[in-house]
Amino acid sequence: MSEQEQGREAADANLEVDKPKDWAAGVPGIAHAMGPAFKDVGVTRSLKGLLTMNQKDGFDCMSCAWEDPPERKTFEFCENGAKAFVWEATPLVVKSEFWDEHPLADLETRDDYWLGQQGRLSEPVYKAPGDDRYRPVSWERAFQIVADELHDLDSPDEAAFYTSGRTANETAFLYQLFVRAFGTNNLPDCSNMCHESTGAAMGETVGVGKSTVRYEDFAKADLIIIMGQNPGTNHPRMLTALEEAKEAGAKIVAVNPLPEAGLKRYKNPQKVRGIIGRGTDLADQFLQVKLAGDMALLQAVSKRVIDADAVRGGILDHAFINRYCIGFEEFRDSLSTLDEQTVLDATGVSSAEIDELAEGYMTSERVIITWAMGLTQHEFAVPTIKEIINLLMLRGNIGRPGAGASPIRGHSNVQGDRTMGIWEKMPHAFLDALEAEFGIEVPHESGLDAVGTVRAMRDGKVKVLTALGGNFVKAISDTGVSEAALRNTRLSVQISTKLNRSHAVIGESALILPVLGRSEIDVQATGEQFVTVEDTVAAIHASKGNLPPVAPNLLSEVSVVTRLARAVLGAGGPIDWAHFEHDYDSIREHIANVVPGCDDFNKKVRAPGGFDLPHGPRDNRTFPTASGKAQFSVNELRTIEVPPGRLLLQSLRSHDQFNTTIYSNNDRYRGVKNGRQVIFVNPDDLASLGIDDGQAVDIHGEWTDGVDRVARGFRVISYPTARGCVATYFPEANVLVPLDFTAHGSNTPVSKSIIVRLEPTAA
Ligand SMILES: Nc1nc2c(c(=O)[nH]1)N[C@H]1C(S)=C(S)[C@@H](COP(=O)(O)OP(=O)(O)OC[C@H]3O[C@@H](n4cnc5c(=O)[nH]c(N)nc54)[C@H](O)[C@@H]3O)O[C@H]1N2
Ligand SMILES: Nc1nc2c(c(=O)[nH]1)N[C@H]1C(S)=C(S)[C@@H](COP(=O)(O)OP(=O)(O)OC[C@H]3O[C@@H](n4cnc5c(=O)[nH]c(N)nc54)[C@H](O)[C@@H]3O)O[C@H]1N2
Ligand SMILES: [Mo]
Repeated sequence: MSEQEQGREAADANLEVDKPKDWAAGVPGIAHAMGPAFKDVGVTRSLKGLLTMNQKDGFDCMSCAWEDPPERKTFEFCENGAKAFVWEATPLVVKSEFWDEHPLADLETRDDYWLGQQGRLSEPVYKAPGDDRYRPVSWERAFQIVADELHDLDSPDEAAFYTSGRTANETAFLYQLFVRAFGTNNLPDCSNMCHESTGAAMGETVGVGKSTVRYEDFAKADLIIIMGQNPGTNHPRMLTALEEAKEAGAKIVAVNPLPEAGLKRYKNPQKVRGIIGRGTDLADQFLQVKLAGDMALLQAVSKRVIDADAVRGGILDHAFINRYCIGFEEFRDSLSTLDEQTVLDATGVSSAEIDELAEGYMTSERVIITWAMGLTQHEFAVPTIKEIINLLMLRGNIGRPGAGASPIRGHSNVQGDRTMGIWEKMPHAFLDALEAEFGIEVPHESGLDAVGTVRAMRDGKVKVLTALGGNFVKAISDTGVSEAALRNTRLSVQISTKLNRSHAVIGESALILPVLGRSEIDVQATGEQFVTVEDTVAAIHASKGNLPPVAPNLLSEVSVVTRLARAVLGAGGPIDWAHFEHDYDSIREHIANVVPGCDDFNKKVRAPGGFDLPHGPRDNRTFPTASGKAQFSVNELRTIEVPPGRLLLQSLRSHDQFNTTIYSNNDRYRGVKNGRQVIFVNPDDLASLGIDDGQAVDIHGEWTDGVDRVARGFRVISYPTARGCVATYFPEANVLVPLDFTAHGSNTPVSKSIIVRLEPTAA
C-alpha cells in the first residue's frame, strides 16, 4: 500500500459524520480563519497580510474571483480567503536537503495534502533525464535547459503552455506574448475545465462571455436565481451581497441537487446579528433539481412566461425583443411542443414548483441569474446556459440596473487571464493588434486546449509542457490517462509556489521554478511593483503584496516569464523583455495598446478601486455577436437516461479545499470530519440498492468506451441529495471522468454527470 493510501486509510478510519448544517459563515467562520493564521503564519505576519487583503491599497485575495464592494470593511476577507492566505504566507520552506531525502519514487507516493504541507518552494530544481531525483540548479541554467529543449523541437506546436487562473494580468500578457512569439497558440488553461461553456454560450448569444452585472446590481435586484453554485464555500463574500439584496427586498431562489448550507441561511460575521441570533434566511425557494435537469427547468419556465403573455399580456418585454434581439419567434415556436412530463422526469421537481418559479420571475421587475460549475461541467452545458440567456431576454433582463446574467468565476484572475490573451483561440483582432504593437508575426490557427493537450502528450505530439501555476495533471479528467500522458513528455516545467502532484508526475526531465506569492513584496530595478487583476464582474484593480518574501532566491512570475522569453527567443529581438522586468508600468503601456478597454491603463488602475472594462450588453445594450443583435437560441432538450440500478455522479468541492489544494479532510457544512473518500447518496436510493449508510463501496464509472474506471473504498453517507444523484469530491473523482467525455461546444470535461454503479468494497 502506498503511503498516500495509508494516509487516506488512517484519515478515513476516524471519519465522523454529523447532520449537515443549514447556515453558513458566522462567527465560527472568522474564528476558523484566524486561528490557523496566527498559529502557522504568526500574529504579526498574519495581521499585516489579512488586514490589507482586498483593501484598495493591498493585494487581491488569491482564492475566488468574487468582486470587491465599493466600500471596504476592516476585515474584507472570508474564512476561505484566509485559508488561502495561510497556505501561501506560511514561513515554512522546502530546504535543499529535501530533494535528496525525497527522490521521485517517494514524491510519487505522497498525496497533495502532504506535498502542500512541505512549505513554500525556495529554489529552482531540475530532474535530469535518467536521474532519480530533483537537484538544485541555478536560474540561468534552468532557463537554458528550457531553451535547449524548445529549440530542439521540430515545430513550436510540439510545446504547450498551461496557465492556472491565479496568474496576474501583466504576467499573463507577457506569457502569451512569449508563447505566440515562439510560434504556437497551444495555450491551454484552467478555464477550459471551468467556465469555458459560459464563454461559448454567452459569446454566441450576447457577444461577451462575461457577467452583465456589477456589484451594485445585486442590491437592486428583485429576484436572484442561483443555479449550480455553492457560494457558502466557494464564494463566501457573495453571501454579504445576497444579504444586502434581501434587506433591500429581493427574493432568492436556489436551484441545486444539494441543500447547500450557504444557500439557506447566512450569519454575517461583520454584524452583531450574525454573532447572535439565527442570521438571515436566504433562499425563498429551493428547487432540488436533478443533475443536468436545468435545461428542462429553464425551458419550462420560459414556456410558462411566453404562455402567460399570450393569455394575460404585458409579460414579455416586446420593446427589448424587437429592438435588440433576433430569433424570438423560432424560440417561442420551439417551446410550444415542450412536453411537461419529460420536464418533470428530467428535473425531479413538481409542476407547482416550476409554476412558483415562473410566477416569481414574471412578477419581478429586475432579475439576476448566477451560476458556476453545476451548470458548466455537463455534456450539454452550452445549450443550458443559452437557455438562461433566453429566459432573461424574454423580459429584457439584460443591460439594465439590477438585472443580468452573472457567471461567477472561479480562480481570482481566471477572467483577467483570458482578457490578456490566454486562450488557444484568441480572436484574430487581438492577434493582429499584438503583431502591430510588437512588430512580430504570430500564428493565427487555433492551438490546443486542456483536453487537446493531454491527447497530444499521450500521442507523443506535445513533448514539452510548461505550466504557469496550477496542478494540471490532478485537475484534468481521467487521472490514469493524464498521468501517463505527462510522463510521455521530454520536459515538464512547473512555475509554482508550492509542491503538488504535477511536480511528482513529470516528463523524462523536469524543472520546478519557484515564484513569489501574491501577498509578497515584489522589488525590481525601478522599485516596488504592483500587478493587476480582473474580478468576475470585469472590474480591474491593482494588487500589491506587503509581506517580505519567504525566501531570498525567489523570482516574481514576471521575472520568470521575461527571463525565460529572453533565453528562448534571444536578447536583441523586437521585444524588450528586460525593460518589462524592471518596470511593470512598461508592460501596462503595451496592454493599453492591445487589449480593448485598457487604454490609459496605468492611470486608470491607479484610481482607488480601479476601473470597469467596457461591456456592450451591460453598458448600452450593444451586442457584438455575428448579427449585431442578441440571439435567442433554439436548443434541443437533452435529458440523461440513467439505466436501472445506476446513479448519476457529480464531483464537487469540500469546504476545506481550493481545487486540488486540500486544507484539511473536513467538510464542515456537510457534516463530514476526517475523511474525503466519501460518497453522498439519497436514503431512498440506498434502500432500493440495498446499500447501507456507512458501508464502503467502489464507484465504477460507466461510459460508452467500455473502460472500467473505478474509485475504490468510498464510505457511503446517507444525505438529502436529489433522488438518483450522488456526489463525491474533486479531484479524487477525476479517475472516473473519461478524457473524451466533454461538453459539446466547449470541450470541458463532464465532471458533474457521470453514470456510475456502486459495488461493495471487497473486504
Ligand atoms: N474555498 C474555495 N473557493 C473556491 C474554490 C475552491 O475549491 N475552494 N474553487 C474556485 C473555482 S476554480 C471555481 S470554478 C469555483 C467553483 O464554485 P462552485 O461551482 O460553487 O463549485 P462546486 O463545488 O463544483 O459546486 C457546484 C455546485 O453546483 C451544484 N450542482 C452540481 N451539478 C448541478 C446541476 O446539474 N444542476 C444544478 N442546478 N446544480 C448542480 C452542486 O451541488 C454544488 O452545489 O469556486 C472557486 N472558489
Ligand atoms: N472532477 C472535477 N475536476 C475539476 C473540477 C471539478 O469540479 N471536478 N473543477 C475544474 C476547475 S473549475 C478548475 S479551475 C481546475 C483547477 O485547475 P488548476 O488551476 O490547475 O488547479 P489548482 O488546484 O487551482 O492549482 C493549485 C496550484 O497552483 C499553484 N499556485 C498557487 N498559487 C500560486 C501562485 O501565486 N503562483 C504560481 N505560479 N502558482 C501558484 C500551487 O502550486 C498549487 O498547488 O480543475 C478542474 N477540474
Ligand atoms: Mo474553476
